[in-house]
Amino acid sequence: ENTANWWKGGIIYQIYPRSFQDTTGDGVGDLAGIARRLPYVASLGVDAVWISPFFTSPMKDFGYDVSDYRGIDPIFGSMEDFDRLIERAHELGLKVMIDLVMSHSSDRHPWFAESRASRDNPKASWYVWSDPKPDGTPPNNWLSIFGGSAWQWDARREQYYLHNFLTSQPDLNFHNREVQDALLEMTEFWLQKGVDGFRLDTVNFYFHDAQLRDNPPLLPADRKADTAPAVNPYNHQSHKYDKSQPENLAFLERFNTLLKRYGAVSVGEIGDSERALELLEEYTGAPQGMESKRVDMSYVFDFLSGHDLTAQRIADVFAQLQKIAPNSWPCWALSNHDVMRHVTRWNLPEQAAKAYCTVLICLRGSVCLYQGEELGLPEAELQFEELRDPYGIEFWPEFKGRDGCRTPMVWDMGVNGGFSTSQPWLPVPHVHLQRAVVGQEADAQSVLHHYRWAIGLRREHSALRLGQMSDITANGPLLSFRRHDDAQTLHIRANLSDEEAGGLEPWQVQIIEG
Ligand code: ISL
Repeated sequence: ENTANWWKGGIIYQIYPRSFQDTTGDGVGDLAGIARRLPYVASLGVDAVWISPFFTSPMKDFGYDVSDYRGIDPIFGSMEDFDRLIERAHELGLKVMIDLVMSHSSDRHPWFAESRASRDNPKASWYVWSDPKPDGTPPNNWLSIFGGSAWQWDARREQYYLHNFLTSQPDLNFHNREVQDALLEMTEFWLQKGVDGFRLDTVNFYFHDAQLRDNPPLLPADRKADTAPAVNPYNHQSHKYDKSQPENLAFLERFNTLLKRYGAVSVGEIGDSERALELLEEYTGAPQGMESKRVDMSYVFDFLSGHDLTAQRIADVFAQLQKIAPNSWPCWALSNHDVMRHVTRWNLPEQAAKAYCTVLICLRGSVCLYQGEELGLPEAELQFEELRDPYGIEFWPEFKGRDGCRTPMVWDMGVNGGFSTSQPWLPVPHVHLQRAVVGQEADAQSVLHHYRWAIGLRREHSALRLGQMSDITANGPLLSFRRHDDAQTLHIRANLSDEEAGGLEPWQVQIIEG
């Protein structure tokens, strides 16, 4: 097997470090805990782990606000812990991908402290600063995803700065070459440590329109399904100018050139419901037999929202992909640390959770699994007082935020599910204990065993990893398609309903070779 190509058709297991395994008894997971649980991850048969941010951070957005890109936050451990983790992962045959949050830093990053100190310091234009309009209001109508204007007034500089997320996440100015260089140097630091790849947080937010033009309104007819909740005004505006700018492509080529010197790969999180497919092709498009010059895989949002996932929807997504992004390489996910767990989102019985797993594993592209989905965990129900996520606190109760998918992993039936010896930062729901790893290991019919089987199936069939995909059709609840390469052809038929259909049992997925 070509190991340089491990990512292509590979399966990546996402770890949210705060909630995986605590070894220090402070109620927060840590790197030593991840290392301790790596044999479990390897036993699933996945190719890689993607670890959400563990860098030094004031944790306003739980690590997606970095104040030192080269440091490990003490709550997660030390650099020695990270070195051990990488070594252990490699011993187990797992690749390690880390989460680079380059679009913005924390407002506590020394770069921002310097930038905000005056209008003429060496880092004055490392962030996106602008004068107010004559009436004192922000320079344009851009909105923050987490609520309110994307501009925050700074009393010292008497200017606004841009933030697409929290006010404590100021946007780095990629139009400034020095910023690009500093981020590339930082990336090389991690490459030298031996990381195998990067998940690029909000990769399409790196550049904003240099003229700061107003975003046009978004007509209701043009609104697409989005993981951002309907209550969020961000959804009612087009994002023509605040993200997804063409200048990004040249930067990504610089970035990719560096990665390829180390044989490393990237998966870019492209959040743009208006131009998703076009961006997919621009970022990851590579003609047959060639590698992308920019990003290897693009993390696709299509299966992360909505009240259900029908056969028709899956067929439509692939038809669109074939039409608009035929040379791209998608990376699919059903759940992650930002959205409601799919078992709850689509109200799935156990059989259905297994069926969607099989379908996911049979799709063309790479796959990200989110910790706990292999246990069939439902979304945790939390009280307002238990919330930690500022996004949820802002939009409660219409949108309950992202804490419900971030509760701790459940390993056994003991106190706190074996996650921690003391009170975890988010509660372990009682119903999750019944789905703990130990119980499912002992039950051959469990969701966990099903995931292991499906992952193994993909490993054993080159057509599932790298083959073409064709003849995808939906007929009521029935989805059918073929995967084929020189070695084999697989016919896949899935009944995505709780009634018998087309000769298939409820939620049955049939895979026939030949
Ligand atoms: O752009 C979006 C919708 O159109 C969002 O879904 C966006 O892509 C998403 O919120 C980005 O999430 C990532 O960056 C955030 C962080 O809070 C999330 O946890 C992370 O996954 C800011 O760094």
